[in-house]
Amino acid sequence: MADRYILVVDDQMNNIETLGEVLGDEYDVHFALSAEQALVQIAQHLPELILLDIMMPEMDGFQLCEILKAKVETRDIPIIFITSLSTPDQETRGLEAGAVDYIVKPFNASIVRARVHNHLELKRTKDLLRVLSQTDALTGLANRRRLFEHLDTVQDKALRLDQPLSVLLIDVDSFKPYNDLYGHIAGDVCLQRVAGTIQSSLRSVTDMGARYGGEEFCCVLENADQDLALQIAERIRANIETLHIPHLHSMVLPIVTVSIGVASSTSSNRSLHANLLMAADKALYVAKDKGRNQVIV
Ligand code: GH3
Ligand code: MG
Ligand code: MG
Ligand code: MG
Repeated sequence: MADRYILVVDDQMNNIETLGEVLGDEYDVHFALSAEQALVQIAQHLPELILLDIMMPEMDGFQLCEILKAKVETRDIPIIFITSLSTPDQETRGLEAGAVDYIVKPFNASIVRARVHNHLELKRTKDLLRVLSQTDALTGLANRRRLFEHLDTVQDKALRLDQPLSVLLIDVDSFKPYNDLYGHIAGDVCLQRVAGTIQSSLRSVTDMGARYGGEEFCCVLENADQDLALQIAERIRANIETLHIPHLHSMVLPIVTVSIGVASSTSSNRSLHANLLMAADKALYVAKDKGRNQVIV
């Protein structure tokens, strides 16, 4: 997780050397001698935390902080100002620009170490909370919250880029009898295996698999028209069948199977994701009605 990469941005070499000595034992400390240079370095490798001087010849620290806070990729990097500007107004401006802390030079080495340590801990806790709040605990897939956030994002993107967008709704067949026969714990393991198979059947970058509810999953397929969505859905269905998880009380086969509803929107038919989900749900219902273990669009 943490690579302990800290970037010190300061136009004076002696400040950089001092901070390197203060933090070098615990962290991988890199430095930039200007805000411009810092931007180049940050684009190459995101630091875990930035110590930022304010007075620098070209772009100053306030400006750099504002630029970093305005970009999605960099806005979560904690920034600590470390500066000789010591008035309340200056400190207020720094904190309002989005810095997590403000240290006035000359600084005390152990206080700098303690503050850096605390802010890194906070950042890690925040990152962990974010992941947990978006992940389904049983399967490790995206949870419903993340699914709907993602749908909003990809719907906008599909409109902007004029790309097709598809969703799949997947429901495990005869799962109530599975639980009844094999028990709830075996049911959980089954859901984990189904989830893993869904995930590994998807395209890695453009598709997302999520747990929609109980034994239902939803996949969002970016830039996938109906033909491609059908192919991916069929791959998921077949791969789950191939797991050969025994299910003697299934009304389909003596193994676990899934039914899948597919819905797609194209540039001529701009469905909102709510409508896409509704259409996929209808198709899923038809798949169940026609005997399960099949893909219906
Ligand atoms: P169909 O083929 O029509 O989908 O029938 P079904 O039995 O799968 O449908 P139903 O909706 O009646 O049953 C879903 C079952 O899924 C009931 C519920 O106990 C079980 N279930 C939901 N969430 C979990 C879970 O997290 N773990 C386990 N083990 N079972 C779950
Ligand atoms: Mg300076
Ligand atoms: Mg169901
Ligand atoms: Mg079911």
